[in-house]
Amino acid sequence: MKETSLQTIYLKDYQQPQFLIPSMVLKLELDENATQVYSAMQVQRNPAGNNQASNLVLHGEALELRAIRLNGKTLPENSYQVTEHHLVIHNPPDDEFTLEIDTQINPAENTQLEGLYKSDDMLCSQCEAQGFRRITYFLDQPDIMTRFTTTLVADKTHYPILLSNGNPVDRGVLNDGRHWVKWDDPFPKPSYLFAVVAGDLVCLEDTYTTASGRVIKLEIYVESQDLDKCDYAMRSLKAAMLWDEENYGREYDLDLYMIVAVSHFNMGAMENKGLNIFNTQYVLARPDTATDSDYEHIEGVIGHEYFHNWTGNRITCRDWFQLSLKEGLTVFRDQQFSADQTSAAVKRINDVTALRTRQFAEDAGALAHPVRPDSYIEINNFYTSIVYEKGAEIVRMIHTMLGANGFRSGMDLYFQRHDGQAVTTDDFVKCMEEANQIDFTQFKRWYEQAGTPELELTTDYDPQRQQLNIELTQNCSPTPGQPIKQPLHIPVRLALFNQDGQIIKLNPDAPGKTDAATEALMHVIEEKNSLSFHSIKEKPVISALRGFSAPVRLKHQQGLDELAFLAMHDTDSFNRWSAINKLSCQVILDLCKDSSLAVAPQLLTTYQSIVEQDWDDLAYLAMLLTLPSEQYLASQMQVIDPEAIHNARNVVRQQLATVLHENLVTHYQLAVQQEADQISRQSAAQRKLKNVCLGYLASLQTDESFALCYQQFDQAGNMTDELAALTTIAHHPHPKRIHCLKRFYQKWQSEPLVIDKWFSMQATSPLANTLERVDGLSRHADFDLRNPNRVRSLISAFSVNNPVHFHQINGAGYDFLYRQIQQLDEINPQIAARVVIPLTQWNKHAEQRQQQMKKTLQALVSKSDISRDLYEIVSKSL
Ligand code: B3K
Ligand code: ZN
Repeated sequence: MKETSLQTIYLKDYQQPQFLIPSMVLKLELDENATQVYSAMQVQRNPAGNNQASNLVLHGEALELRAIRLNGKTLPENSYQVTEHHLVIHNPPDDEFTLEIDTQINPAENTQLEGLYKSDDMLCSQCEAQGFRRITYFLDQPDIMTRFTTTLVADKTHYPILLSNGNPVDRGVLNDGRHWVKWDDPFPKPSYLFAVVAGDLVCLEDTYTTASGRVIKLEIYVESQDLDKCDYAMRSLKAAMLWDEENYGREYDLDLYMIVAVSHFNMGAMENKGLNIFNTQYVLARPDTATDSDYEHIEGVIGHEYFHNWTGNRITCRDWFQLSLKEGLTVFRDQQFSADQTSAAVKRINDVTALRTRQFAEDAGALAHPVRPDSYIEINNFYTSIVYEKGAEIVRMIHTMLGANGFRSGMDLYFQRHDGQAVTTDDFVKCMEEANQIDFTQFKRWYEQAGTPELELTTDYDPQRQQLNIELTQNCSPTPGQPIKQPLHIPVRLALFNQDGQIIKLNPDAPGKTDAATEALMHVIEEKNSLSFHSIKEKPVISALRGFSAPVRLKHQQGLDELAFLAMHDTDSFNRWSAINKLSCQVILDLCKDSSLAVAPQLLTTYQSIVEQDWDDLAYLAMLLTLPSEQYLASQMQVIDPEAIHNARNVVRQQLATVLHENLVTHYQLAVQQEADQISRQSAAQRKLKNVCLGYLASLQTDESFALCYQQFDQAGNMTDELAALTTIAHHPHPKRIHCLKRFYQKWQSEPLVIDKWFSMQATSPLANTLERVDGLSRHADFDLRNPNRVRSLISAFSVNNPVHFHQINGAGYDFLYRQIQQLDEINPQIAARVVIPLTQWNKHAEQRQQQMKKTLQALVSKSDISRDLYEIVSKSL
């Protein structure tokens, strides 16, 4: 093992810290191979701790210790001990003392991208979750809140820009030509929010005036060639600042807000106080280099990191088990923000689709864990879609049950009560309870119980008594460590339709009736729940779990006719889409079982009527016309059959393309004529619809459709169109395939984010020999295992988004992944532990694949120098 500590950390062992570090003065003399770190901490015994421990145990990793002084005196060697992960100071004398520590670190060698590291020619940091201990010795845990003053010293030519948290308070030049900047952050914060950046960067500047009239300086730092790609990030930042004021009454608190874009980054972005560090992917966009969906992601991530300033930074987590306190809540807030900026219906559909595809799979596999986990070996492995997206659904359920005003009162109380504290998810829920005089004791099980509950809905209509009985039964399968599950409190929004497609007005005594008069909000709390609706004159059609009001698998037997009916009439935009999605799933899954079946006419006529209607929201129409992905279809199967899914989906797609041909061409041409500008919401929606149509037409593989794809590729004025066209070309036996891929590469070779797209597009191709090509691409001069974006664009794109080739029956896809992970684990364990995930979901595959996947995992886990990150994921999955 590279890391000797494979210790499991338990929530139940949490104790108040024994020591506090109220302030720290840091000086970093930056150098890419040998950075000197001088720290001076003020340390106190914690009056609230149990004061049993006499030793001060600091965290530290990959540090070269140079000197330690306690109250100004060099500490004798027998008064401390250095281990691989700690520095133990034996019996510090007083209740309060100053500890000075000098260490040296090597950013250039830091390929894990945690702590201080080199990305291109700049130096930057990533401290969440436990990266600060790779910069200096510290109590590196979120319940230690410290006021930081940081001086950065560096060569002026290499690193003219020196940034840290807070405000710059002083600067100067040294005799040796180096310069320095001193930063002061007035807000005490946990070390995971500490950040530094040094580089030759340019900056886009702007200002924002808060509701109370304070003028905030906004700065986005990038490498010089990218300055013309920052406008949308800046626009999104200002929109987010305004939105948080208007919706949560939260103003920004420092005078300066900085964002830095770096090309080597393990995740999307990081909310460091006053100095966000972003993956370039979520900052840089110009219409010719970024797609409309890139723009949406930029807006969402900029919003997310900004919203963390209140939900995460001002109020932070007591310990890492509480991660969803900040992440679930902040995802919910960024979802609301994006819904307000664009089409709320489309946003919800995208979020739920991602949840049902990724999070449900996580919760169904060996790595299932509660939103508030009970234990971990490596915390970085718990930044999962369970903690983030399911966590956000929990907050959304609270919002649904309390209503917008009740929720806001709960949030106001939360901000008022806990500002400046490190707290727990229980503290959060308590605020919601107290502000609304409601009891969420049972509801809190959502944080504690892993797994996706199944909610079965059955109905029985009695025409004599005009009564509709509904039975809702909940059940959750065991997950690792949790064999028995308690019933959850599940809010279910529901409406009834009569046979003419009219929504039924509910009686005043109807169960769960809300102000809306046409919609009920049921509180499912028992295992079995029965409800009756009276005076229902005819057998109604039921629209259940509207808006996806709870993260459950709804089992509600509805035939194709009923689904087609809801796809035409449901007034809930989510459920209307959900009906057509279910209808398509059922038809495709039937075809998987029996490929000789004809495509059900209900599907064809439903699509036909949808495509013929007049729509205001073209992005929503595009969603309705989009077939479920192969991964989503796989999640609906007991035993996944990747080829059958791929083939059945293609049959349906081609049949729809044939039947709807005329409409698709009309929509395509209309969009081409009407498309006005580059980034307005309306033109993005038009492009989306146009490219969905192009995808269908391309599936017909006619000369005519291939010509259209090429024409679009050749004449595209933006990346959305260029990429959509090239994807249709690259994923079909188009005569110009090779030529177009080459042309695209040559055109964009100096734009790494576009080259990522070039890799992904080839990795996701359904054409024969894709694995051979992917293998070849892994040796391409532009491929680099040290860059996480590149790894994701090739390796993960292939293993996650190309099920047919990844799961090929000879196991070659698994062998390829094995070879990549083996190398990657040496370089960047955090990314290796992400990339391995597709292999861990073996339990839903057929026997032969299961064996091969497990064999691959076993080979990985028996590697002698496996990292802690990879070890935890692989060993738990076997
Ligand atoms: N808080 C960071 C994620 C840190 C991941 C550490 N492995 C980004 C975010 O969720 O906003
Ligand atoms: Zn976050």
